[in-house]
Amino acid sequence: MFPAGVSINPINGAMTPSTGHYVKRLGEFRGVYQDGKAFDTILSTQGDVTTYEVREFKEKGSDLFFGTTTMYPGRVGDEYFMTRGHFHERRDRGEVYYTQSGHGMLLLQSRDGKTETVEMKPGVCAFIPPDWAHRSINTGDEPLVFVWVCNPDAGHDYAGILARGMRSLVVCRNNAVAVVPNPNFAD
Ligand code: M6P
Ligand code: ZN
Repeated sequence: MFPAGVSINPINGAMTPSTGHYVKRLGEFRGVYQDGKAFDTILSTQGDVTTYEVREFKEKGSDLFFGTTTMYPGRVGDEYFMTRGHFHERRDRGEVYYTQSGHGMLLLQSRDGKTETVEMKPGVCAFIPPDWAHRSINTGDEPLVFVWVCNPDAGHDYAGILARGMRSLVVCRNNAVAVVPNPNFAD
């Protein structure tokens, strides 16, 4: 392996060079947002909009890799656009998110059901401890861009969050960002 300097555009998350890239669109998130009617309205009036994209730089055999996530602004009903949210398959692997631009909320949930939030804004580096599920949410009007660093064998475990949701929702209430209990969280 050789050292590398990767250029990261803090406004749109573009990486040069990068080794991987994927795009997530709203249509894949049926059932994730609470307001199914608002979800269908967006799809029928605006189409299958991109909600976020992820780029990465990974060297085979390394114990670290990193990338960017670019989250677009938007809402489904009163819920802001968000990532799927996941635990790591390996329960001893954490992660770091360093925000480059935009504003958001990192919602975390421990295995035993505690919830925490960390505000995402430029200059804040968030520590995600091992075995805390994490979902990022763009609460602003601009793209939210952050750099993440993780161990490549951490893996993604989506099943629990997909099936039960998270205990808290990050919503727009009276023109302000609010963290509220999820009325549909399946205990
Ligand atoms: C961050 C990292 C990635 C993750 C991405 C999107 O960039 O944690 O590993 O894949 O967010 O989150 P999710 O996979 O939950 O949709
Ligand atoms: Zn993760």
